[in-house]
Amino acid sequence: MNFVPNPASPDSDPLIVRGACPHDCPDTCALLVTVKDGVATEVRGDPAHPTTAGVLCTKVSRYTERTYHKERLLHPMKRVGKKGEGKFERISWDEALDTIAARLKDIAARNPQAILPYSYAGTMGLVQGESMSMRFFNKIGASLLDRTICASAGGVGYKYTIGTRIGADTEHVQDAKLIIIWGGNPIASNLHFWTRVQEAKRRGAKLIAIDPYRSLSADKCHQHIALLPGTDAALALGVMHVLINEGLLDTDYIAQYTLGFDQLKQRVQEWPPQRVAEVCGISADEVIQLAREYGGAAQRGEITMIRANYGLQRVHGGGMAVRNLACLPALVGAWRHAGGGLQLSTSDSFPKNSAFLQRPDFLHQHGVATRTINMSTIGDDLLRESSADFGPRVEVMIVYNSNPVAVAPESGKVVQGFAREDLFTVVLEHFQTDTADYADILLPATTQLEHVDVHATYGHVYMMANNAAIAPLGESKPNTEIFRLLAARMGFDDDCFKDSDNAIAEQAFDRSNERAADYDWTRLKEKGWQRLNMPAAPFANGGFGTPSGKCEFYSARMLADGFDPLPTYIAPHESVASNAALAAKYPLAMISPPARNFLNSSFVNVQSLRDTEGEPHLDMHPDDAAARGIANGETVRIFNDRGSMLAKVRVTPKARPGLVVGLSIWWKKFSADGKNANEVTSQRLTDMGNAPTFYDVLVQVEACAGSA
Ligand SMILES: Nc1nc2c(c(=O)[nH]1)N[C@H]1C(S)=C(S)[C@@H](COP(=O)(O)OP(=O)(O)OC[C@H]3O[C@@H](n4cnc5c(=O)[nH]c(N)nc54)[C@H](O)[C@@H]3O)O[C@H]1N2
Ligand SMILES: Nc1nc2c(c(=O)[nH]1)N[C@H]1C(S)=C(S)[C@@H](COP(=O)(O)OP(=O)(O)OC[C@H]3O[C@@H](n4cnc5c(=O)[nH]c(N)nc54)[C@H](O)[C@@H]3O)O[C@H]1N2
Ligand code: SF4
Ligand SMILES: [Mo]
Repeated sequence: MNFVPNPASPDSDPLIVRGACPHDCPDTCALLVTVKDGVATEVRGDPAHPTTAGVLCTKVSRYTERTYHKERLLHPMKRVGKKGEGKFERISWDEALDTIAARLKDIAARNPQAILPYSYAGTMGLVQGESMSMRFFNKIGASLLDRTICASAGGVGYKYTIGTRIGADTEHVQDAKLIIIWGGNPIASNLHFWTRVQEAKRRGAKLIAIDPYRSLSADKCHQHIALLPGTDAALALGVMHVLINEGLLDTDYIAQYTLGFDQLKQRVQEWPPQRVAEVCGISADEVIQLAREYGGAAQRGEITMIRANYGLQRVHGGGMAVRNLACLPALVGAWRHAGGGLQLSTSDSFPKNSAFLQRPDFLHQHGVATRTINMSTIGDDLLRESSADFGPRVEVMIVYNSNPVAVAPESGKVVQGFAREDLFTVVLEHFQTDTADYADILLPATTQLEHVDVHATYGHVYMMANNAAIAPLGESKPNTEIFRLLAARMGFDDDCFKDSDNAIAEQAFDRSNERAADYDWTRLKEKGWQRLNMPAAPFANGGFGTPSGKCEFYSARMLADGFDPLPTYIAPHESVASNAALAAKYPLAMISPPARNFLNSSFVNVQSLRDTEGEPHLDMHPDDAAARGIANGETVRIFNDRGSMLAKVRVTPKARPGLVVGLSIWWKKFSADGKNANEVTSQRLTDMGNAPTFYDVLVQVEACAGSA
């Protein structure tokens, strides 16, 4: 066996090629791909990479099944049926690119802002994500896309308190004595963190899950606090109330490295445990005990770690919830220790060279301010006419690295938008997804095994390289190459449109930043991964990214941005407490968090993984089922004013009373009624970051006539 970073010069068989998992997962694993006679036969985790530790999740261990799937798109196609019908006919690359370029030129001559890119994190690579693509759209002067669909509420909230998305170091989690898993299900979505949590547990750590649902992970914790969705900000206020009033504090850390303690102390007096308990639907004792465990462990000098995940910020007050949580570690001095503190994301650890990658300077050449469209309200925005306020109607959508027809909220409207006869839609994909069905031109993209990339991550602090292991399947091309070819047809002659993928990767990180000072692409490709120059306890001595350099309990920036400058509670848009009239019609809160064997809507078409998930389910508490005469295994209709979907009920106490859970994100075409959970989700946004409120939804559920 021979490690060969670049299979272009192989002289041994089998080859082992170093790669990185491209998926939207905090773990960004280091891959070892076995290649025999030009065919990838196995994908394994690199045992030497500290966080991967030789293990991959089930999804990516099956990567060859996805790559060589018989339904991979292998050549360009044009639509021959009706929009959404999914009937296509093979065409040549020349015909595809000429057709697209002609359309783009025509529209750009009138108003380039009628052109909209739509992309997210199908691949998280810095090269195949937003590099050549953004250069292309910036050069055109197309509308900008606000990429809010996942993490922007929590990101903004975290930054108000901490200043930058840097957090506790995953590599030291096993040393913690108390781990709070807050709004995340790491067994499904952050496996390599969970491995370290298990090690901590063996060493005597206590695990607490805070989640409305008894997820796979919550089920394996010592304690599960099942609060109502969207009420985490109140719970954090209650914990702070107890910590402060019982003196479970690190007064030295507070004095040196925080701002606004006296105002915070006053504010939390409004949140005694009893009030918090009522808002959260839990007991006052749970609030008090949580604070005592947390503050007590810290007082004993033990490492405490909060893993906040994005589950808690997909609600109206999601930004504020994360802002509040981020105050907790500073109060008890948890940041002093490696592995202590809080982790929401590590993404700002990486000094990405965005100015080089994306060339935002091209926008200035257009002399007009470019409008921004929020990807989370694409349903409404595709249906809007031209107006002075909105700008031109969207006439072209170019979709890559995303599947909006399945993943965007209020899907009924998204579908109506994509079905517009006057919309010209191009989709770059591996498969004929729900979105691809609406394409006018469908282009085959390469997978991670077939192209080069370099990765930052959001769950650890290693720069990761991906070498191409095999030749592109069929006529598929990397995203970069597709935009390079389109740029040539548009007559864009700037040198950057000729950069190779390796040339882009070479400058993906900013070496003038000390964290990436010794970044060297050639070396990274050989080694596969390299840790940033980062201390294991990033805020042991303060150094927060806020304007004051401190952890800001009081935030002048929040005040300037129109928010309460102190931690507060913002109720859900849709809940029994906040909207009684709506709750009278639709009394059940519905959440649709990730299913273990899918990654967002990726992998739903991989048979072995879909078989494991079975079919769309709805978990419902026995009391709620009994009240509706619904039996386990029955097919039910889930509905509200926005839409409806069918699912098979699992009657289980895992869902707290008043809550239903539909693990997601199913491809619509694989469900009985061609629908998924986003039929009922809304386009209303979060308090901060203009993000969607996927878990802030009221529905009603009824037995389906004729089902058994
Ligand atoms: N297998 C798998 N892994 C994934 C993904 C996937 O789809 N499948 N998705 C990836 C992506 S894009 C992301 S963003 C990440 C993180 O994705 P997250 O959205 O953080 O997903 P989970 O880790 O499943 O955690 C969500 C948990 O939050 C809970 N929850 C829902 N509402 C609330 C609430 O109001 N308060 C609290 N405290 N909890 C709530 C849910 O019940 C669920 O157990 O995972 C990534 N990893
Ligand atoms: N109801 C509900 N809706 C949700 C969520 C939820 O929890 N509940 N979660 C939300 C979250 S957190 C997120 S991040 C979004 C995710 O939404 P998306 O980012 O759209 O994620 P995916 O559904 O995985 O779709 C990614 C697509 O990119 C394609 N792809 C992968 N690599 C490449 C490539 O190299 N080139 C090209 N051209 N295509 C590629 C894949 O085949 C896949 O179809 O969904 C959101 N929607
Ligand atoms: S999806 Fe996550 S856990 Fe699975 S291989 Fe990729 S990075 Fe690792
Ligand atoms: Mo996400």
